[in-house]
Parts: sequence; structure tokens; C-alpha cells
Amino acid sequence: MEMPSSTVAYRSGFVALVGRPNVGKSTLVNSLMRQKIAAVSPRPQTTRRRQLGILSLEQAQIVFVDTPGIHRPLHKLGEFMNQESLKALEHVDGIVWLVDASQPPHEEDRLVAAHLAALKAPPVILALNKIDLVKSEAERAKSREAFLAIFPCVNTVMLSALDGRGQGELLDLLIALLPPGEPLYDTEQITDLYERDIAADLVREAALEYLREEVPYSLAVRVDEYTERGDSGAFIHATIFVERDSHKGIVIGRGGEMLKKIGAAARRQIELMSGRKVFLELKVKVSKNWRNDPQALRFLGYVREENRK
Ligand SMILES: Nc1nc2c(ncn2[C@@H]2O[C@H](COP(=O)(O)OP(=O)(O)OP(=O)(O)O)[C@@H](O)[C@H]2O)c(=O)[nH]1
Ligand SMILES: [Mg+2]
Repeated sequence: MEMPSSTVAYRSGFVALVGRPNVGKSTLVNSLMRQKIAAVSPRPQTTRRRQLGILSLEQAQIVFVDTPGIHRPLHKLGEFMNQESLKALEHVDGIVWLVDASQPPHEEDRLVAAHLAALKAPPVILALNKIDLVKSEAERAKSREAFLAIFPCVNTVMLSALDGRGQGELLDLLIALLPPGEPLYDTEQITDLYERDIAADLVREAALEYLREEVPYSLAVRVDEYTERGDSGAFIHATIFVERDSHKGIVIGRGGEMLKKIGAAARRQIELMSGRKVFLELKVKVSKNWRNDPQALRFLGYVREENRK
């Protein structure tokens, strides 16, 4: 006699995380993955490229697409970043529109809403993040109404990417959106970026933490060498590119102090991410006006193969 099958069909699919800069998209991906795969910082425009967070659960595989914050671009790099985000909205099974519930809707939230309104298919879930900062129920409800007024969504969820609140509810909503299907990626795989690319982002994350004003935004990091040496760990040589000579001095600091601080913080994060010992060597170079230079953008990895003409 055949046993009646009581197993629920496995589901799998893509979910894009979009929103204006700094609302906590990458923090949420790291938290859902229970592992740091993406750079985060208190400054806007930390994420510059799409990155997958592949979450393999017992009943579903959710492939999150973390995206750069949608903003008004001031240079070619910004245009690339927005393009990355908008591309991520194509061919997904669901969209999480992340907003900062502790702030009133911002002009950039309206920009995101306008893009969402222009889309046809996938369902959008409004996720109000940072509710750890919004103490009263009345304030939370007010925030939800304010965001729903700029773009109506059927489902909303209150979250904290920092303390984990609401994340189970979000996962349940997302799983319900996914079609039945086999895992799309090997269940051991957690992201689509190479460790060396994540390492470059983590060096930039450290720089974003220590540098002030416009300097951190004008940085790019390229890993020149990433060598595994068995049990003794990984040797990484990376170059920090700045746009001006004056910035080079700031990044290096008096007696090399600043670069040392950035290097130490980045090394700790890369060790955490890769689970192995890391030796990190940093240098600083000037690449004049790289954020507007197509060739430099290509060299630094801010171009998608499929976007090349
Ligand atoms: N209090 C609080 N802070 C949060 C929460 N989620 C994220 N943050 C903070 O918000 C800041 C921005 O977080 P990111 O994850 O880098 O934001 P993002 O949306 O990925 O930003 P971009 O990559 O620049 O678009 C960081 O300082 C986070 O620690 C949250 O739920 N509560
Ligand atoms: Mg981010």
C-alpha cells in the first residue's frame, strides 16, 4: 500500500529587498542568514552591487537579492547602483520594500514607491524596520499608515533587523509567495559573491566607519591578491582607491594610523566572514574622478557583464 504523502511541497524563488539607502536592507540579510555576508554601515550608500543571500530552510529556499539603496544619482557610480536595484525587481517572486519606521517617509522613499508603482507583477510586502526605535503602538501604526499612503501594499510587517523581531512573520509571508520547486542553488551555498569581493566590501565598511565627510563615499576597494595558505590562513592584498591626492593623506593618516585602524577592523570582519585567519595588506592609490570614469568603474567591478554593449 502506498503511504499518503503528508509532506508539504518544497518551495523556492527570488525575493528582492529594496528601499532607500540606510534603511537596513543588508543588516536584515545578514540577520536572516544568521551570518555576515554583506557590508553594513551607519552611512547611506554602503551597498553598491546586487548580492544574493541564499537561505535554505526545511520547507523552502528563499534567495534574497540585497540591493543598493535607490537614490538620486550624482555620478555614474550612482547610476550603476540604481540600475542594479531596478534590475533586481525583474523576475522575482516577491519584493520586500524596506523602510525606516523611525523616520517619516523621505523623498527617496517616494522615489522607490514610484518605481514599485511602475511594476506589473510581483507582490510587494511593506516591511517597517527599526521598530526597536519606535516604542509606542500608536507611533508604529502611524508610520505604517504614512508609508501605505505613498504605496499601498496588502501585507505589512514590523521588523527589527537588529533584534530579530518580526523576522519569523516575514519569512512566513515570503514562503507563501514562492512557487513550488526544487532548490535553485546548492543548499550549502550562501551567496553569489566570491569571498574576495566580500572582503573588498568589508574593507570599505571599515573605512566608512572611521572616515568623515565625503571621503568614505569616494572610496573603492579592489582585492589584488587573495591567496589561501592552508592552515596558516588567507593572505590578502588590497588597494583603496580615492578620488583626490588630499584624500589619500586622510586615508593613510598621521604616521599611517588611520590605515592601520581600517586594516585592523577589516581584518576582524573578514576573519568572521571567512572563518579563517587573515593577513591583510592595504595600500592607497589615487584614481582621479573614478566615480564618473567608465573605464575605472569597469576596473573596480562596478559594471555588469549583461549591461555591456
Ligand atoms: N536601531 C536599528 N538600527 C538598524 C536596524 N537595521 C539596521 N540598522 C542600522 O541602520 C544602518 C544602515 O544599515 P544597512 O544595513 O547598511 O542599510 P542598507 O539599507 O543596506 O543601506 P545601503 O546599503 O546604503 O542602501 C546601520 O547603522 C544599521 O546598524 C534596526 O532594525 N534597528
Ligand atoms: Mg546595504
